[in-house]
Parts: sequence; structure tokens; C-alpha cells
Amino acid sequence: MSRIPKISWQEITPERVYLNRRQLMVGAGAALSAVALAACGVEPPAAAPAPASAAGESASPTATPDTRAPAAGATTDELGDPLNDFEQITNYNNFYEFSTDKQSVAKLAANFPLTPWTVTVGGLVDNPITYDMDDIRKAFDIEERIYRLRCVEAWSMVIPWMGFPLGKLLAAAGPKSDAKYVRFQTLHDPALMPGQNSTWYSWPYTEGLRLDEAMNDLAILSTGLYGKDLLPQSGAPLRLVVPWKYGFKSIKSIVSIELVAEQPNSLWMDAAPNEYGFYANVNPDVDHPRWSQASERRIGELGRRATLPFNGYAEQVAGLYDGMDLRKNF
Ligand SMILES: Nc1nc2c(c(=O)[nH]1)N[C@H]1C(S)=C(S)[C@@H](COP(=O)(O)O)O[C@H]1N2
Ligand SMILES: [Mo]
Repeated sequence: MSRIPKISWQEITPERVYLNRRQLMVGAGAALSAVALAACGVEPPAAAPAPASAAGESASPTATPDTRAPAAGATTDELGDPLNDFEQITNYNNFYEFSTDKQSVAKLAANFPLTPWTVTVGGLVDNPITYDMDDIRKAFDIEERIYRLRCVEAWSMVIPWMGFPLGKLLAAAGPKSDAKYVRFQTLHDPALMPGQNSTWYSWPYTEGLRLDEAMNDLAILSTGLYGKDLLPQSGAPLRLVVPWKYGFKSIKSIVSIELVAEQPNSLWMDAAPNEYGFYANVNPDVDHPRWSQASERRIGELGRRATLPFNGYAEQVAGLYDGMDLRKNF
């Protein structure tokens, strides 16, 4: 994950100019994060296993993680894998409020109104706050985070999110000592989100994190990607991104963030408790009851690649689960 010094995204630049500028900044970010890791006495992530060769694929140029700065012209994650492009990221979406067909979501969500939009932060906090999106953009520095997104359905992408650490917003609210979990809720408005008329699911979409997970620096609230504001299909105007967990934890179009004492339920736990647990950490060793989680299809690639424990973020987050049985707590 590369963290990049704060940049102004106000100026509109043509995509190509913007992308060139990004490449420079990604290089700078990679160098900075290597320094930060060294300063904390943490080893940079170990080389990840090569993609599965079971499918008979020849080794791709990205098969071996490259810890050096990205080559000129390359835009990659910290493992050396290229970013998915804007078209891929915004035209292949899971957002059941609009459709269960990934390639229809963008079109069906196109007119979803993003203003006015308020997000309430409440529950067991000292300072309950209701933000509108302008307040949020003013209150928190927006930075870029390049993360892998690994859907529980075994496809993945690399996405350059814009956002800020969830922990900063929670700290501003001041969790009380009995707050142990965070519960998130998507807008509930069946007139605007036609999928919510389906009785298959317990709308609104909700998700949850343990408070220490939520405070981990990798967990962000995202307002954009590729330097642009989020489009509706990506969960505008504000969505969670928790890169070490299956994609369904990264709840979209959030209107409420609540600190609570008990582990909250989620829409997916309600829908199929034997298939979707509360933790949902990416784990190649624990299969979904209906398919293997050992490998995945990176959108834009042929064949499959190995799925990494915690989606490649084990160095940063495995410690959150010390002593836990990750088969039981799937
Ligand atoms: N409110 C809401 N959030 C959601 C979903 C959804 O259907 N509704 N789908 C989840 C799933 S399964 C995934 S994989 C990611 C997909 O995010 P993307 O479309 O931006 O790639 O969003 C997650 N967040
Ligand atoms: Mo997903």
C-alpha cells in the first residue's frame, strides 16, 4: 500500500496527463512507505507465492513481486501487479441495491443522487457527529491508497482509492470504553435503489468491524478512485475499504456509522450464516462451502493466481487475530 503525500486533486487534468503524474507519485509513495516500514522495525512484506501454475499458465511478468520502485510507465501495487483500469473498476461491480448483474450496475446507478448526503457517527461515542460530504472532505486529508480488492466470489482487482483512515473519523467521535464494534449501514431508499424491493435480503445492507480492526491504518473510508470522486456504482459518496477482508465487508454508500457493544449482524450473515461470517478475512485455506478460495481470477488476466492470506496484508493485520481459530471465526 503506498501512501502518498497530500496532493490537491482540485485541478482537472486530462486522464493521460493525470496518469503520468500519478506514476511519479506512486514511485514517491513506494519509497516513502519503505522508509516508514524500516522505521517501525517491520520487515517489508516477504515475497508472495507465485501465481498458481495449475492452470498451465506460463509465468507472467508480474509473477514475482518486485519490491523496487515501479518501472517507468508502470503503475502497480506494492507487489508489482498493475492497477486495473478505470473502465474495469467502474463497469464490473457488486452492488445488489441496483442489480445482481455486475455489468448492469453502472447503468442502473447512473442517476443515483449524491446530494444532499449526510453520514451520522453515533452510538457509544462522546461526540456524536452528523457530517455532510463537504464536512468530511474538509475534516480529513484525502490520500491515495492502492489496494487489492478480493471478492468472496474469487475475482480480484487492484484499485487506486482516494480516502482517509476510518480510525481518524472514529477518534474524532471518541468511542466510549464499552464500544467494542463498529456497525455501518447503507442508505435505505427503495425508490432510488430498486434492488431493495427484493425480499431476498434484509435491507438495508449493514456491515461491521471489531473496533481494533476498524482502527487499523489499512481500513479506510473512500471518497474516490483514480483521483476522481466515486461514481455511484463504486459506492458514492462514501464507502468502506477493508483490503484484507472479502469485498462484501467494504460496504458502499454509507449513511450511518455506529459504535456498539455487541458484535453486529450483517446482511450477508443474515442471508447465509453458514457461508458468510463476521470476520471474512481473505483466507486461501478456508473454502467457501460452494467453491475453493485457494485461487482467484484477477480481472483483466487470463488464468488464475494464488490467493494470499489476508489478501497479502498479513504483515499488517495477522496480529489482530492472534489466538483466534480462523476456521471457526470465518
Ligand atoms: N451496500 C452494498 N455494499 C457492497 C455491496 C453491495 O451489494 N451493497 N457489495 C459488496 C461486494 S460483494 C463487493 S465484492 C464490493 C465490490 O466493490 P466494487 O463494485 O467497487 O468493486 O462491494 C461490497 N459492498
Ligand atoms: Mo464480493
